[in-house]
Amino acid sequence: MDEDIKKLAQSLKTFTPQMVEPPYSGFPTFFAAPFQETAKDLDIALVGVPFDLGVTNRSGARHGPREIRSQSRLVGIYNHQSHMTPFAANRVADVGDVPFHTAYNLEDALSDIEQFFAGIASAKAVPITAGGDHSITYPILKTLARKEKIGLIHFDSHCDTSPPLHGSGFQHGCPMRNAVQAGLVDPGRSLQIGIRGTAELIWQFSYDCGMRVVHIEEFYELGWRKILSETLDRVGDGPVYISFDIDCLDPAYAPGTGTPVVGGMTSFEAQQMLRGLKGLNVIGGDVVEVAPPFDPSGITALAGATMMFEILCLAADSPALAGDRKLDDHP
Ligand SMILES: [Mn+2]
Repeated sequence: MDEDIKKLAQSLKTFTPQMVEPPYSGFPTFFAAPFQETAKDLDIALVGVPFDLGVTNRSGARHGPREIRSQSRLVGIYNHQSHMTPFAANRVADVGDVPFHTAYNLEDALSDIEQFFAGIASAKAVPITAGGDHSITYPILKTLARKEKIGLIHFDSHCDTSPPLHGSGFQHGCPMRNAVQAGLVDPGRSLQIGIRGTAELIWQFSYDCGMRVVHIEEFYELGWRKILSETLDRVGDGPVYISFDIDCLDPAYAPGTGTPVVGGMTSFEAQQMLRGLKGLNVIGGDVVEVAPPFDPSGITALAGATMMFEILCLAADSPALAGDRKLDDHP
């Protein structure tokens, strides 16, 4: 049996012996992918952004990437629902963590993130990222918007379209507003799903710019199938980015996060939503706000790794990687 599994695994375009070793052994990379220092020759780059200087409440998401790497060994490499592995036809590697020149200045640190992802963009690899707090998404989007605006599928309990607050317009409540204002994201091809809680008062920008805001009450009233079908219709064939804030899940499924809000979706519903996005022109994605210090059980990082794997599977099937399987400059 072991030999059969090994043979099967070795037929993959990306293979490491760790993929067939016990999940607790060896050096943890995302899904046991090989480590590579740059995105050169990759189709998909898995990235860690250990950074949480942008939080408005409790910190800890800087520890996210390492814990997600650990838990990811229990999640990859095979997707039983779609019967696929993202490693079969793609060159995938863990390119490590964004190196920071400063850990003490929010805007300078966001420039470090942008610079690192610009390297991935110029290698034409699709970045799939583990954060970090949600402030990291704006610099990533800056490196992905090329000839046309990007659609956005944003899972969160917050819209993250806040005006500058507590002295910063770049903290983790602002990235989606910045991305729309900078002309990176097309609100008409964007949805924010799972929204709830008292911060509603600062999300007016989402409505004003024309994003589709799906509150959790509507999500449950209509059911995930209807919301999924609306998502597919709204996003269409154009390039799309998936940003998954782990606090879109109910804290029962993801207690380890900076700004938990009760009354969220289950991890299964989130998985079904992500799986249903198969075939979209996914040009990148992230899972953010996993804060391991608030969850000694590790289920939050496990949920994070699981969602990251689903997004990786979407990227692996994306028309963006068709042709020579490098990310084309989208038309
Ligand atoms: Mn968020």
